[in-house]
Amino acid sequence: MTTTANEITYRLEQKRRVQADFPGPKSVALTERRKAVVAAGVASSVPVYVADADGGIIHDVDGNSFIDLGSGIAVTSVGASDPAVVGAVKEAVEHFTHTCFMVTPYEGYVAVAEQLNKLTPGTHEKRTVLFNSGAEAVENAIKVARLATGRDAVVAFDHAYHGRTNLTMALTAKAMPYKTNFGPFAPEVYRMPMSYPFREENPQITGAEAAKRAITAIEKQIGGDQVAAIIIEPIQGEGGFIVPAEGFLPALSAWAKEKGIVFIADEVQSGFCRTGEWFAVDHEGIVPDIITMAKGIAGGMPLSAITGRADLLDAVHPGGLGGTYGGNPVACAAALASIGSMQEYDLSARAKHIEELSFGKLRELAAALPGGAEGSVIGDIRGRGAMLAIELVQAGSKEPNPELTKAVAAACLKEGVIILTCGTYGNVIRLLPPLVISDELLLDGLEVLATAIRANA
Ligand code: PLZ
Repeated sequence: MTTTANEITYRLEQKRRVQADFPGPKSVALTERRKAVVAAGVASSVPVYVADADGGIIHDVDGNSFIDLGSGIAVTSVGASDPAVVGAVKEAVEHFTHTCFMVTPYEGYVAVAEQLNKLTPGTHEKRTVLFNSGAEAVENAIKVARLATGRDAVVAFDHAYHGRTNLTMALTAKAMPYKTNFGPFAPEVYRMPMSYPFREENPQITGAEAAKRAITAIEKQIGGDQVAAIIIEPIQGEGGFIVPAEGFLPALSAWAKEKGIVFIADEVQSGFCRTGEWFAVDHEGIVPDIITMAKGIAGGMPLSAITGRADLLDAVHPGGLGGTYGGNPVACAAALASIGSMQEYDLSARAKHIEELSFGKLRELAAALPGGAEGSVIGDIRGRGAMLAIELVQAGSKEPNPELTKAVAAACLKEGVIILTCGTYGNVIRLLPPLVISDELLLDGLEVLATAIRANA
């Protein structure tokens, strides 16, 4: 048992250990079994099968242990087997696994709604609906916005990711692998230019100017009074951990308010302490009309939510929103426990601490690479809290370097560190450690990453 400064205790030893014959025989055998039965369209980035996971460590079926810098894509912020979550799930599941909230309701759903209405930005009257996946939350936020405004058009942005269902594919920007040959896509979705500081033609452009650029395009191409909703990830996730220039989001949300457009913050990836605040919009004091949540919300159990202005959500006729499993009682119990752990361990503070440690290491690394801080293969270091990224380029340019990105992720894995990549150009390494990871383990993971970049640069 090891303990960090803030008294998080771990069930599994927090240490990486990879054998030479990785992936081991049991994982190789499972990969063979899988090939015969699981559709090829579902791909896994790591070729080992999990036996156990806790804190910042994942054990595989062959006895290897990996440092987890991905949290199952930003889900297990409280760890993959947080004792509070596990206890709450066991307690709930012994009573009932499901009744369907639309048939015979239960308290857990109401309690989660109370929590979300409290934790999301703004002191206005709010309402919440629970679903299963991030995509489902996004779909429903758009349904509500269209019904409440009586308008059709929806604005999304370059590099956006909102899901894999038909409407959310339409909202998602990147064709391969998410959209190619899966059309036709839902209509009335318009894509507008994002604020992407590292890739702006004019690097001096301010957030307000970038917002103006998008607003002008909306006005000219759609007309503000035709737009039901603007949906945006306050920090774009799959698209490359893009943090818009300061002032971009506030200007956009202020304009939306003026035009009666529902401003939807998609916080599926950035929510729940991940960026060092409960929500990423909190960094700029933005109060969205609707906020979509999933991933970190329930410590790994499938749950998603929309929380928003009561007048918008209550505009929907009774029976207009729902789904068989939405707000499953076991998932609700997990969410309450997971939110409790975030508070108990002050995981927003942990996320900020992770940012400090990681930025320090990454900047040191970039400065020491050939080309130095301004001209190495590390083109950009960005992000907030424990949602951090480095964008890899051909040294001395902004030309994306997806080959290096892949090589670095593979080299890290061989050393026992799970690192995820992302980005429109496939050239971004993202760090999404569980917020409960120990400093020691994080620093070990970062050192492995640094070595991999030095060796492959
Ligand atoms: N909105 C902002 O990040 C999910 C997708 C991984 P679901 N991101 C990870 C993949 O390749 O499928 C995501 C997100 C944002 C919506 C979603 C969708 O959430 O729970 O995957 O449906």
